[in-house]
Amino acid sequence: MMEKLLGLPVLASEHGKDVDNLIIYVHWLMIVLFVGWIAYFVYVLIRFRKSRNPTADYVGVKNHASNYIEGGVALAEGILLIGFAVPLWAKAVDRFPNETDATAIRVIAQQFGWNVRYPGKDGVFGKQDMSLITSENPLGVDKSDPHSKDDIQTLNELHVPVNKPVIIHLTSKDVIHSFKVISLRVCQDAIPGMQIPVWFKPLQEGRYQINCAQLCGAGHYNMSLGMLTVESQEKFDKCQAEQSKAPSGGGFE
Ligand SMILES: [Cu+2]
Repeated sequence: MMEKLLGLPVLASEHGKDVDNLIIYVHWLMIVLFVGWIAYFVYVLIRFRKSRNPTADYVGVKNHASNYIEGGVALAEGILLIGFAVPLWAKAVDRFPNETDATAIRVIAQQFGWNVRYPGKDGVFGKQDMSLITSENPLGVDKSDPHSKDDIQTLNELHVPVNKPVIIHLTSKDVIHSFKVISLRVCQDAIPGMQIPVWFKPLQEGRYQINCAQLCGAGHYNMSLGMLTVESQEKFDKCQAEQSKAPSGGGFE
């Protein structure tokens, strides 16, 4: 019910439920605070009206109600932070699934698109080296490495199988971008010179938009052309097999 009221977007990942719950709890707290402050304001208008208080009282309030209420609010905020936000964050950045039980993908952001690399049939990524980068080989893939033969490379098309964890190793070729898929409740900065892993488990098939959540240049909006497709394992395998066969191990679509 609260999801509808807040207009939360479609949810397609496992941990996303916890993100939404946290958003909802924070809104509940804010509703309580909002109503509380308005009620207090109205009370003060009446209680300290001029006709009842003809002369100013410099002692002020003598009871401790406000201290207790303030303590209660701080406690509620502490519970939200320590009980919900921190464990959720720990799960996202600390408890990674095993790479062998997951779909591992490399995403290399650039101005202005998302390069996607799959390891292909052998499950091993071909070597990449900065010194090999040319205009024809923008990601510096070592073509002499046998593991790179079946690697698949696409632009703005990310496919993952449903109900299986996905680990994305994220980096950038130029400036700081941010890989954001709202429906998966995933958002991670892509930073040049760093490879940052991010993981999620998609639970619902569909085609979801990828956005860049950092203003990365004049064509920033073009990065929302990126699409993430969650599909059945069979469809994913078939698609991978087809692309693996393409000359030069895939290439840009
Ligand atoms: Cu960007």
